[in-house]
Amino acid sequence: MSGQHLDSNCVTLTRFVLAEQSKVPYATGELTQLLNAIQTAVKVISSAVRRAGITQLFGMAGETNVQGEEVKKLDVLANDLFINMLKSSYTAALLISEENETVIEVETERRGKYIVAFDPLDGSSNIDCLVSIGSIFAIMKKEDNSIPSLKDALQPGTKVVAAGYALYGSATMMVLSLGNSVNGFMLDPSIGEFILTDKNMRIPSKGKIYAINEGYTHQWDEAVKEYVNNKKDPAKGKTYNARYVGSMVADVHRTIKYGGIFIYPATTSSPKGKLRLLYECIPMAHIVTNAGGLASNGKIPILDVQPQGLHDRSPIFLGSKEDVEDILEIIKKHEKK
Ligand code: P6P
Repeated sequence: MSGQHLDSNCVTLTRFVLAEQSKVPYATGELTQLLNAIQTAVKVISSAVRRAGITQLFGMAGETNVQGEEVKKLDVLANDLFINMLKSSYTAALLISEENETVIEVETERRGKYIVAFDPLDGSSNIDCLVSIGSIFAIMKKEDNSIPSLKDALQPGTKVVAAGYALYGSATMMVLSLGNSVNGFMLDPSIGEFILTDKNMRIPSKGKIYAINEGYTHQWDEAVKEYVNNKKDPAKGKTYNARYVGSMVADVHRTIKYGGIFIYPATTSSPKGKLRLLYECIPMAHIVTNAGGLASNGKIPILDVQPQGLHDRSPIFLGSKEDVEDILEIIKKHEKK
């Protein structure tokens, strides 16, 4: 939306979700209310991330800034925002946060039917050098009317009804999938609304970019080493570009937009991988799969993995269908040896 031309019919995120909700028989509007709560949290986080340097929001919790105010680390602020906005939306029964060891129960009088797993500020180690960071969330339904408990949280990704991420980059964008298409909404700070800019996002079937932290090459298994070497060997075909931000949201968003593959494999120091299943791998797998890509743990689709614990980790091979299939073939070949 250019400054001169104000669109009198712009599709905001709220309007988009309302239109989607009208297609769902007996929809109660609770999901729309829930997504509005997440939108509000993201808008405040976006503002805080962009102001951080000036108001000294960086730094450790417990310090005070030049105004003598208590400094709340950005990821603590982000976590409080997600929890407070979700609880006050009257749509959630249980929350799972990267920042909280145990599940967060919503009190009875404010309880709704959804379970929300989220990483409120992923990549926060990149904040001080102004590299893009993000928030990630997955929404599931509570299956029954029992008291919310851990079992409600430990649902496989096939049960996800909606998932999304916010990218705090050169602009702030929310990418959302309600179980079918994937759509991108850019925050227009002049009106404080997320505007539909990337309708029905589709990941290219094959890319030219691979993203993996090559500092761990010595810790990878042979299959991952062979695949990455192939991407750099002109004798094996056109070589790929290496791109790695070190913020999952930034690396996954680029992979959806341009194609290619994002890999965080098992390493000798992290034998189950580093990334968390419930609030990093599953939401990103839901989104990429609905955009026409693949997301695997190296053996089965991420969405089929049954979580055993709140903070389970998983290896992840995610991106363009043909690129993910290529590495899965190499993994299978090595398993037969
Ligand atoms: P490494 C950020 O700390 C994060 O959780 C993800 O956002 C990112 O993909 C990954 O870890 C980076 O990990 O080991 O490459 O620094």
